[in-house]
Amino acid sequence: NIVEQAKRTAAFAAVDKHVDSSVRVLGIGSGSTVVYAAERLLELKNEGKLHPDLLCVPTSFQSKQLIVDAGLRAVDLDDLPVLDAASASFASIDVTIDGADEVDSELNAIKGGGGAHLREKLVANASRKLVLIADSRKDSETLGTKWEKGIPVEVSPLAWRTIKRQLERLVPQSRAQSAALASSAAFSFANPKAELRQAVRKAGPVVTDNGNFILDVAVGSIYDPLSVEQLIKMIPGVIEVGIFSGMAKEAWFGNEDGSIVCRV
Ligand code: DER
Repeated sequence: NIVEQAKRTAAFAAVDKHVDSSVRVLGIGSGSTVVYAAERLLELKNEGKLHPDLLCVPTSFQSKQLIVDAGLRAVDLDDLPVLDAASASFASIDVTIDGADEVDSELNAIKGGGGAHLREKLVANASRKLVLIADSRKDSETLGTKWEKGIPVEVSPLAWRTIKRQLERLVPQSRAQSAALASSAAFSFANPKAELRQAVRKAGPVVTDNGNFILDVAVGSIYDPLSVEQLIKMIPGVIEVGIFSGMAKEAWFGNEDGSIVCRV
């Protein structure tokens, strides 16, 4: 269908731009769009265009399946050889290609629609470059205006009810507000709603690859993604927040007419 084709167009363009035989370590995201990135990697591998010792870092069980099914070598993040211990950067991955649920005008992103955002953020953080791929539905001015399922928050199952109550009492103060520079709130809903993500073909809640639960918290428009990410991350028992503030270097969007938009 045309949305899948748009995802595929963006994925192929991003892989062709960023992956060649000089790339030694490649991070592979999770979700339905990166499936097409794996398809393109298999083509490039068969054309002999990839580094013979290319290492791919998975971000979920699904991501690892994509890597192995494409005949590539999966290596966990901390099992990577440190290429240059003296380097000023702690990054061990050349480039990571991953999907997103929504991307705003500054390339901040909501991720975690597929429940993979903890390992995705670990891999993104260890990458020199994070490249997002999506269809144009994800291209947005302000986070929270197109993706209305809420911010995915991975939480400890030990205290999910307490964390849910605390999330629903989140006060929208913003960094700017705390600096008394502006009265703008960090997000628009006065009373956020947090929902425990229920599994579809398994009784009970979704359990992430890491054994945790997910609360999806709807806060409305997110005017200050970094403030919201920090506010939520500070709650005891929150393991990772599905807001990637200032992490992506590029975002590739496939349009339904086959055209591509690359934002940097
Ligand atoms: O779960 C995730 O973080 C995925 O990367 C998600 O953000 C994008 O999944 P999609 O490509 O299936 O929309």
